[in-house]
Formats: sequence, C-alpha cells, structure tokens
Amino acid sequence: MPTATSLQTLTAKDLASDQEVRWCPGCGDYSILAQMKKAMAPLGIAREKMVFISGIGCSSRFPYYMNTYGFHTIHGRAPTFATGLKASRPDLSVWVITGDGDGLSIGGNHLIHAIRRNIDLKIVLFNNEIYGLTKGQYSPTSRIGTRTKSSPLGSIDNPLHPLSLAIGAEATFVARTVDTDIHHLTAVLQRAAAHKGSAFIEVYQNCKIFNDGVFDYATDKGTKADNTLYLGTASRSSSASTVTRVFACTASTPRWCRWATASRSMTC
Ligand SMILES: Cc1ncc(C[n+]2csc(CCOP(=O)(O)OP(=O)(O)O)c2C)c(N)n1
Ligand code: SF4
Ligand SMILES: [Mg+2]
Repeated sequence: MPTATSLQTLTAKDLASDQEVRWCPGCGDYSILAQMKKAMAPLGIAREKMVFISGIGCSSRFPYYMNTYGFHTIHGRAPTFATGLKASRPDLSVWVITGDGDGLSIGGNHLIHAIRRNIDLKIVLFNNEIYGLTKGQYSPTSRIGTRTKSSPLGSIDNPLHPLSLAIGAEATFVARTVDTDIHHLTAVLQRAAAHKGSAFIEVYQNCKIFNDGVFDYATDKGTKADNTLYLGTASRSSSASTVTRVFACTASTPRWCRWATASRSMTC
C-alpha cells in the first residue's frame, strides 16, 4: 500500500513496488512497466491518487509492480471496476491495463462501453497478438495464418485492429506505440495522462516465448523507417510500401480519424 509522498521528490524508483517481477526474460512488458514509471513520476500526481486496474493475463500482473493503488480483477472486467472507481472518485488517475485477449475477447463488450462513456479512464492495451499467460493460443488480434496450439493449421479469422474498435466507439484519444520505442512510449503515456476524457493506447508488445518477432517489421533498424509513421513529428520514407499506424489523436484534433487501407495511407 502506498504511503503519501512529497510530489517534489517522486521519481520512477518511488513507483517501483517490492514485488518480484514474474515476466519471462526478454518480455516486452518490462519496457512498458519502466516507461510507465518514468512517465508518471514527474506529472505531479500523488502516488496515492494513482490506480492501476487490470484483468487477467501476463500483462494484467502490471498493478503488482507499481507502488500505487491497484486491483488485479477478473478476466475482461477491468473497465468495469475502473468505471465504478472513476465515477465515485473522479479525483483519481485511473488506468486500465489489459491484453489483446483480456480486452478484446472476453472483455470486448466492456471495453467499448468504457471508451464510449469517456469518463477519463486511461486504457493501455498490451497487444502481443497471443494469449501469453495460458501458453500461446491465438487471440482476436492474431494475423491470418498464425499457427498456435489452438490454431495448428493457422488462424482463419480476420484480426481485430484495436484502434479501429476504439475509434468506432468514438474514443476522444487514441494512440499506438511500441514497447521498444521508449521515448515515444513515454511521451504517449504522458499525453494520455494529460487528456481530459478516456484515452486508449495500443502498445505493440513482444511476447518472447509464444509470438516472438511479430512486430520486427516495425522495430528492426532495417525495416522500421519504412513501416512506421510518427504523426506530427516525422514523415515516412517515400519508398515505404506499408505504414504502421502509430499515431495519436486528441480532443484538439478532428474527432474522426480515417485511414485508407488501399493506399495504406492515413489522415487524421
Ligand atoms: C473466465 C476465464 N476464462 C478464461 C481464462 C483463461 N485465461 C487467462 S489469461 C487468458 C488470456 C490472456 O491473454 P491476454 O489478455 O492477451 O494477456 P497476455 O497474457 O498475452 O498478456 C485466458 C484465456 C480465465 N482466467 N478466466
Ligand atoms: S509468456 Fe509472453 S507475454 Fe507472458 S511473460 Fe512470457 S514473454 Fe511475456
Ligand atoms: Mg496477449
């Protein structure tokens, strides 16, 4: 349980709990945890006013590792607990931590309503395109052809794009970032924290054990520049044939974001 701290002295270290971190070596979750601590420490929010609420999954172990208040709840229901808390305690900074399975399979329905209600939750979806905790079944974001224990011949389902869902629910802030891009990840978390209204962030997260390398095209030195677009800060190479939708929209930008999949270009 956190004890009150002076805001002036809050550092990333202060936000680290005393719990042993139980993710696999090399898991992308470590980076997201590190950047969250870095992003939150300087914001002037007292530790006892921060709450992290998760469902079930590897990613959902996150609240144990933050020295703040938190709830490790039930599968797919973090948005529900978070909605209740934020509605009764609007003074708190309430973060939902979820995975592609937790947030888009069992919790898909709850997620869209949390987004559309726009009650100032910060929702971070760790997308590794797999069920990590249960040892590697395909998830709603797994690409067609993904071979797993539950799809031995390759997934035949069209994957969900989390940001499409969030925009469809009229999220007032959406962003996508990557676990290895630590500066972008930190900045996006801080932008979300500053947003008035619900913010939805998808983080591409590498599952070293069950889905290693699925985001290499967007993280490897040789291919990253051709596949990544930073809205407002950099432009893609003109030779790029595909664009990774890494972007942020806030209340001050147009509410509707569109992308044309035919040309793989995007406007906001
Ligand atoms: C009601 C219920 N159904 C199924 C499960 C099994 N289960 C636990 S975690 C999980 C999927 C987690 O996947 P994801 O949210 O992507 O998290 P990751 O482990 O990849 O971070 C499932 C199906 C459960 N715990 N409870
Ligand atoms: S199974 Fe995958 S997502 Fe889970 S801790 Fe290990 S590397 Fe991370
Ligand atoms: Mg997952």
